[in-house]
Amino acid sequence: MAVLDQLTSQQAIDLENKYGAHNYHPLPVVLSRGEGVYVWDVEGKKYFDFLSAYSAVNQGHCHPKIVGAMTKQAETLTLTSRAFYNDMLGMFEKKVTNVFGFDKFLPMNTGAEAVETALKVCRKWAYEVKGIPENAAQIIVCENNFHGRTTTIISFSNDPVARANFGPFTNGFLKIEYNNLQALEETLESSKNIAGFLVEPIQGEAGVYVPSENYLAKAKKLCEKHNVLFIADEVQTGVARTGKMLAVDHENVKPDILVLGKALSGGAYPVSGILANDAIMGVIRPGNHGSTYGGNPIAAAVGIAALEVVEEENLAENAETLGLLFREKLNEFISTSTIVNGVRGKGLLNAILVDDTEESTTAWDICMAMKENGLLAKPTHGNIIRFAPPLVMTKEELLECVTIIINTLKQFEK
Ligand code: IF1
Repeated sequence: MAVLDQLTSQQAIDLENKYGAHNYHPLPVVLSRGEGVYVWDVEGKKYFDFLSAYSAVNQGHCHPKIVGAMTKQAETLTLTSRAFYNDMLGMFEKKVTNVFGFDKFLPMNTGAEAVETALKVCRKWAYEVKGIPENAAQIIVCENNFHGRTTTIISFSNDPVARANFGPFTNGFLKIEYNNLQALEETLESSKNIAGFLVEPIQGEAGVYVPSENYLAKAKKLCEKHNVLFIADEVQTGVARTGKMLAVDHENVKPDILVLGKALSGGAYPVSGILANDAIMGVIRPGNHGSTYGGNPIAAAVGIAALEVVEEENLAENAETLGLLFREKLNEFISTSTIVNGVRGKGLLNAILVDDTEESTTAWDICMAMKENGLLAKPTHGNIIRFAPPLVMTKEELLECVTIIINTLKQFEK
């Protein structure tokens, strides 16, 4: 498209402000192209993408294998609904169950839908298998969780901005402190009606909180002891992001229900779902659950290609190696920095803690300065900046990005 035909950044922003709901506060950059670890704005400025659409673009922007699979399927058969079979879904279900080691997959579209699906399956299992009295099932969740934005999910959020004036809320959830095994054990012992424990292996939105060593393994053991389902929300941490196929793999934990989304499609198309074994997934019978687009042929073709890219390009190993290098370099800087207090994360899901209050604009100002220096990242809550580049990044590109990040941070030294 000739530049003259192209909107300017300001024109694009003005259109969104005038015609779009204001449910986001984006960084003032208007992207028009993506390739691998790079994105370009409408004026042609090139950036390293250090957000990866919140870890959906693990395979890199517009990966040719994924785009090729999507294009080919889009020219063949896009959507049948589940009223009929299609020739792609079974192959995707076989691929995803084999990759993650479960009997069955229930396909949906967004991460929130997959979380809702996990909650419904957990409750149905509780009534029909565990024998909890109907409508009495309780599910344990963690403080500062983020699992999506549907009404049931925000019912157990403690983020006032995500909850205010969206009531009445869904009952049946017990909240405990994250990374606190005693709180989990006490809650498990407090009621016979507990169906499940829903947890993020790393709390992404809360600020990339990595729990203590063996927290997940011990939590799973406690759930087994009380016949409670361990539900891992790996929508953000899954698909190689943390240096293993799943974040729970770092502790060899096998969830009873696994929730996936985002990079299950490499950022090309909404693909999500849950995995479980027959003893749990068997509670779902025709008519219990579904979605118009869930398991559509394009989603299946894209999902297969996205998982093959992760395997063929060894993205988990790359994330592990580059993540260690990233934290090593940032820690060297932090040892003498007055603006950064720490760095934390696993694989290529990391965050730095800015030495300012949650209410300050320092993290935002740093992100604006990094944007000027050719790297896009965004603060999570307050004074924490998340760094999550595509997992296809090379060592050379990572070191170039570390230089950009550190040189920008130096501008803010006190
Ligand atoms: C937004 C956050 C990240 C997720 C986990 C389920 C979902 C998400 C662990 C729901 C989605 C997205 C949502 C997006 C921004 C982003 C986000 F800041 F909101 F919290 F990544 F940290 N489980 N996270 O992280 O998946 O329905 O969005 O497909 O809503 O602003 P979804």
